Amino acid sequence: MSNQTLTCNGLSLDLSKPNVMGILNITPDSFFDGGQLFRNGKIDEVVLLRRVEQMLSEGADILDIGGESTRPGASVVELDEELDRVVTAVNLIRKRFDVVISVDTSSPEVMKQSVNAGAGIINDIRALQRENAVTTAAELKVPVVLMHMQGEPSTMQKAPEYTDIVSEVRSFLLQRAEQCKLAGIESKHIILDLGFGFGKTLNHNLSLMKHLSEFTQLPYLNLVGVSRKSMIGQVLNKPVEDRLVGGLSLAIQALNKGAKFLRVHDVGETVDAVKMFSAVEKAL
Ligand code: 9MG
Repeated sequence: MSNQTLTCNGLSLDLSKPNVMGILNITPDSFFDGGQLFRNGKIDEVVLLRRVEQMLSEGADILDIGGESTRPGASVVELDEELDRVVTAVNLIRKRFDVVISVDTSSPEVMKQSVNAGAGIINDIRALQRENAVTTAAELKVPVVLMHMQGEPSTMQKAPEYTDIVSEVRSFLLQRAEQCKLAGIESKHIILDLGFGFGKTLNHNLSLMKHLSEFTQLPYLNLVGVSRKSMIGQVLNKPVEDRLVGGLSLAIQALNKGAKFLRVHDVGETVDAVKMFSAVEKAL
């Protein structure tokens, strides 16, 4: 397989272009789309599959499925509940669609059952720091997203503090990547993510975006997730429903600095923006 291809549990992603990851939150309380796919304590299968079809028709390359809300202040979800939400959704989708699914989880059991059900990427906001997470991910042989976060979602936005945000996030991610490699995860399967909005003030987030090239120059892939986040609301003074344009602006800046994956709510609009970016990149 060429190094322009990323193999994810039998399905391939084309790395010669940016990849758009559509967000599917199977949660009652996520900050933008919470509750849409989840009714009366259960997954709404019809709505979920309709949403999947829509994202695929709009050009999503990957679907990111999460059963734990990670918005600031969110409460913890029990393992059984997370398994039920995530593994059920992965099964439902993979029975009908050949699409790369990433599972947004920190739990080794959810990782295992999801990959067995056909998921192809592990997206861990805790960078595989939970007990047995690195060894489980290594055994599953799928690409992993290692995200930086200061603290935990329940408290992370209370008073985030850094001496040098860029070098601290960089050291953390490099150290997590080393741990992954020691456990047997290949470098080409490691995707770094600076964790915009996770234990960071507006200035921290803006500094990280400004210095993103220092991360994309490292020998790993990079994912950026800024869609609808509060850093956009803080700059533009706009509520979550009115942050699409701000998010697209940041997404294109991220691609320009070398990011390969964008995690977004607005798939169609992002795919159009990416196509324009790629057309210019390919021009003579
Ligand atoms: C689950 N989740 C919410 N925001 C995210 C982000 O920015 N990156 C990744 N990898 N996961 C996220």
